[in-house]
Amino acid sequence: MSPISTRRHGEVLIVTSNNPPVNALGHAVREGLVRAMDEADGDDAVKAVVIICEGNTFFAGADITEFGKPMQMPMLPMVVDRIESCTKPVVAAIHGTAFGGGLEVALASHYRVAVPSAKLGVPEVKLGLLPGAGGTQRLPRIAGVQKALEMATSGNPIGAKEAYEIGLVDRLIEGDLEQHAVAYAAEVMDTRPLPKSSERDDKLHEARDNPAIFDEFRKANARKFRGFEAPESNIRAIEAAGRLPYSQGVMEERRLFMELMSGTQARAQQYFFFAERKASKIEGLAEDTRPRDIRRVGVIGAGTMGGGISMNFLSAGIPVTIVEMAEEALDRGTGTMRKNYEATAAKGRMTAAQVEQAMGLLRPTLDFGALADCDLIIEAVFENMDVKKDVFGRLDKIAKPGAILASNTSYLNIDEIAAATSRPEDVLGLHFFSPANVMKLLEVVRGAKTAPDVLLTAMQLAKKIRKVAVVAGVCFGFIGNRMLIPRQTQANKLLLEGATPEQIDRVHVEFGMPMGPFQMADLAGVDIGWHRDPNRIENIRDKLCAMGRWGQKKGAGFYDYDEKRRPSPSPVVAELIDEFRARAGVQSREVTDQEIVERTLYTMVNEAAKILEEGVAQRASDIDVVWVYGYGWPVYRGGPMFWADTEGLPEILGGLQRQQERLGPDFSLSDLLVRKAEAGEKFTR
Ligand code: T1G
Repeated sequence: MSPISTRRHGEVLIVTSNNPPVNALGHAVREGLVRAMDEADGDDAVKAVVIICEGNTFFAGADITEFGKPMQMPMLPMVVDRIESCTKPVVAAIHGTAFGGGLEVALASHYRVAVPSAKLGVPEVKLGLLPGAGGTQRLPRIAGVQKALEMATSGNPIGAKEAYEIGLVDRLIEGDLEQHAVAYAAEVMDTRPLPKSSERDDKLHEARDNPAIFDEFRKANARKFRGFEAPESNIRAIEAAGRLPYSQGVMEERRLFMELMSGTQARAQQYFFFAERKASKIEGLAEDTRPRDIRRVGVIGAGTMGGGISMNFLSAGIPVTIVEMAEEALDRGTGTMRKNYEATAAKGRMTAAQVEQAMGLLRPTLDFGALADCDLIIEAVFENMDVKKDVFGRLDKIAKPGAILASNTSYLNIDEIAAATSRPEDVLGLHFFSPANVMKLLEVVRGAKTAPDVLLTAMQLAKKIRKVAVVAGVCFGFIGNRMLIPRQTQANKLLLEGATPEQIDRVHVEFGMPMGPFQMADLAGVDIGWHRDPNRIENIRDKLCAMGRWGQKKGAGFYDYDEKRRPSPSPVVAELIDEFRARAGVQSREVTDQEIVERTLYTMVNEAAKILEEGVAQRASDIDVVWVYGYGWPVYRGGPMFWADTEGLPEILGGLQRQQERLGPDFSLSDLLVRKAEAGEKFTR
């Protein structure tokens, strides 16, 4: 049964797609669309065509599950050209998300109508691709060159109202989409010539009058595009639209598309698309598990984390009771939350009314007992086990039965915290990443006794507050921070052996990370996790902390900072390293960039393999999701596990064996890594 059906409504042929969940343009859909165009052309009684989709959305793009497999005819470029060549006017009726190939189908249609809530976009760049069915040639012709550049290189959609204003949509439909689309088709059925986007060039003058538009765009976005291949290819394809006739421009688009499709970056980003969605699934969860109802959230602590955490729920319309011990801290915390919202509003990303709405859901209090009516309570207090146990002991006495009790701890043992209560099955970790109202990653840490419905509730709530949640088991640092440990250990050792903070950070930044280990330490605070005893100096970090060099917030850390927080290598730190080196009796030597990669990145992969082996992560791809969303691992490398597979596990193992001596006595190889490397297996496919 084809997902494409046709039926007549008067002189209009209605072509309907029913291909859940997102009407992806898989082979059967493509075949059905071509057949429907032939039917329209072959029937004189048909004067116009409407293409519409059932379910949540208009075509949301090519079927990504078909990528990497032999493509079956008709390919999408042929389908869209067949739609444009139809001798009757074709009206695309858009709701939901007309994305990628879906927007290309709409662009090849002669007209486009949409409901106001619809979104139109070309997210191919997020898959390491470009719109490969004429989109890079038709979109600039309809929406203009600058808008096409913005949409194609960001992958971000625009709303139907904006699309209407720029001429990408011909009419906004209030009410029944099909009924109004048919009426619109009846209006235009006799209009000739048929408006074909491939033949329009009035909007290409933006490029013809100002060829510099492309280089200006490249320069303005260089930082954002750093390391990625697809944005540049999208720019080149749109550039071709500005200087070539459609038939040649679309050939250039095809060439650039195939070049990207055959590259590692596209494979990595397509892998990551599914990895991100797989992360939300809990292995082995009984089908009949139901989530608990979360109507009010309690947050203990109104510091940076407590405030950021609260904002996630307030922005999702969930009331929050926030508790502090002192009035001044409470006021400061709520003031910071308001300031953050107002900053967002100032950027036009929120209205003033929405700020008031969010803040109106906040109930600040000094009364710990006020948490009694909360369905979920999250503590974000000082990172100390005794403090947390005390808080959970008190919570146990006042929280209502069935309330979920969560700790925002970044490292500590959830089982130990749960044991401080009489209800360990209701306890879990919700590890937000700072700034908690911005970072998308949420590690959901399940204790040995955490009930399945508690875990499911947390995973579903994460989606509601627009987080990407990953299930983690209990261990020191869970998934992400645990992998930071070997990286930092080796980075510190490399300093003593002759590398500099700048060299180590440069290697990481050139790899594609937003910053290296020492830049990150200075940003987060060198004093995080410091024992705070200025007389106890066991390593360079202790010495820096004792000197008050706590990082950017103090104007100095591993780097010196000017008043604009611009970093520069620090002679003080260089001297400090020399002192420690002399004291350790270590001879300084030349350290290669490759050694830094092997000792800091390969060791992370090794730790990840242990995390996988111990069942702390459900699957290898979850570890990739943690590192892309939590630490900025370049998505065009897929994540540490995908990248290790790309490097080859034998190479990773070989590198670690080469470094075994220097890695030190505390380092041990993961059995899983050894087994997989020797068996020629991979982590992620
Ligand atoms: N192909 C195959 N499966 C897809 C899919 C797609 N394009 N999009 C979504 N799915 C699956 C997804 O894996 C999940 O499966 C289910 O649908 C619900 O998705 C030639 C080459 C449309 C905004 O990049 O942005 O066109 O986990 O959880 O939150 O130029 O899905 O249930 O088994 O995300 O409501 C371009 C990608 C393709 C759009 C809906 N298009 N999709 O979000 O649901 S390349 C895209 C999305 C292309 C042409 C080029 C979102 C969504 P499961 P979901 P959602």
